[in-house]
Parts: sequence; C-alpha cells; structure tokens
Amino acid sequence: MADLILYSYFRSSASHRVRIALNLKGLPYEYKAVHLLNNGGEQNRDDYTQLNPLRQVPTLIHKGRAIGQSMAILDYLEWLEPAPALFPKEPYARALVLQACEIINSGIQPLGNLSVVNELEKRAGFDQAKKNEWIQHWIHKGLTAFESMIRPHAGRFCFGDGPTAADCFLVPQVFGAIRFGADLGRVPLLAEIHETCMGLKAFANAAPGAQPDAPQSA
Ligand SMILES: N[C@@H](CCC(=O)N[C@@H](CS)C(=O)NCC(=O)O)C(=O)O
Repeated sequence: MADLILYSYFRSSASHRVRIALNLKGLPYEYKAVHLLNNGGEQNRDDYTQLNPLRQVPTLIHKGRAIGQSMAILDYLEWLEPAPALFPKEPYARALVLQACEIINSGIQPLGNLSVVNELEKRAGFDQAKKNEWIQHWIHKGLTAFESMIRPHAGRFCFGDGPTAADCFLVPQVFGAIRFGADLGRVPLLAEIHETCMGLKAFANAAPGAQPDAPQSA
C-alpha cells in the first residue's frame, strides 16, 4: 500500500488543490477515483462515508489514517514535508495567505458545490441557466475580492515570487470560473497568475484533464 493515497475526482476543485500541493512538495501518491455522479455518486457509498463523513472529496490517507477537508490536508502536508513551504512563517503573512484561501474555500466553492446546486433545483426549481447564473455570481464576487486582497502582495504568484497555498486554491477556482463561463477579464491579475502557475509541472500535472479518471475530452 502506498504511503499516501488521495481519493479524488478529476473535476473536483478541492481535490485539485491537494494534487497541486502534493506535486509542489514532490510527494508521490496513489490516486483513487471517486466518481461524484456515477452510481448515485460514489462519495455516498458506505465504505467511503467511513473515510469522509461529509461525503466529499478529497480524502487523504497517510499510513492508513484518513484526513478530509483540503485546508486540513494542506496543513498536514506542510508538517509532513515542510519544503517548499506553502504557508509563510511570519504570523501576519500567514494570516493573509489563509484569508485568500478562505475567500475561495468558504466564499465561493461551497456555493457552487454539486449538492448545494442540486438543492436549488429541488427546492427552488432552478434550471441549468439559473444554476449557472448563481454560480457565476459567487465566482465574480469572490474572485474580485481575492484580486483586490492580494494585489499589494503579489509578485509572479499570489504572494511574492513563489507559490503558496493561495495559488493552490486559486488555480482550481479559475478552472471552475472558465467552466461556468465567468468573465476573467474582471480579474486580470488572477488570470496572469493562473497562466504563470500553469507553466509549472506541479500545476500542469494536477489539472483535471491530466487525471486518470478524466474522460478523453476533459
Ligand atoms: N471544504 C471541502 C469541500 C469539499 C467539496 O466540496 N468537495 C466536492 C467536490 S469539489 C464534493 O465532494 N462534492 C460532492 C457532493 O456535493 O455530493 C474541502 O475543502 O475539502
């Protein structure tokens, strides 16, 4: 059994964050695909629920022990393999990186999550066009806030000239923004940082289309 196992879905932005972090730290891992749509959603299977009680990906297994929530996983990886650091040591700088991550982690991603959007359909009769409008609204609001927050600190990456956890969160969210037709022209700095990140193997190899469970066309 591999030292590290990642339960992931190719298109899951939260799984994507963890794939980037593992790659940046050079940690090899075994990929286990959890299909979020097939068979009623494999995240709902009893054996998977034992690993992740909220029935979401990602879940990281290290030496047989499970960790859910991408932020907790990134924090764990930082202790496991401190270099390269994804969080600054200086308290204020660290708080700013966490603030940027949380804009995405709590201000954008949960509002567009599959189970949330399904509830909008069930309870409020949203069709696909309305669902997309809803998702785009939160993406625009969150990414605009993210861009204005990092602007004074950005270099080639969100904070300075090396990737941090903020870039691990940003890049998957930009993939989501493109997928849902959000206007990246409103956040030119983020579009530029995304392009810089995608020039690195750690980011390129973590992309949805590069995963073993991605359909050929992804
Ligand atoms: N805050 C969680 C979010 C995890 C999450 O929302 N995962 C989504 C995919 S990106 C999921 O598994 N959705 C399944 C569902 O909604 O049924 C984290 O950062 O790990």
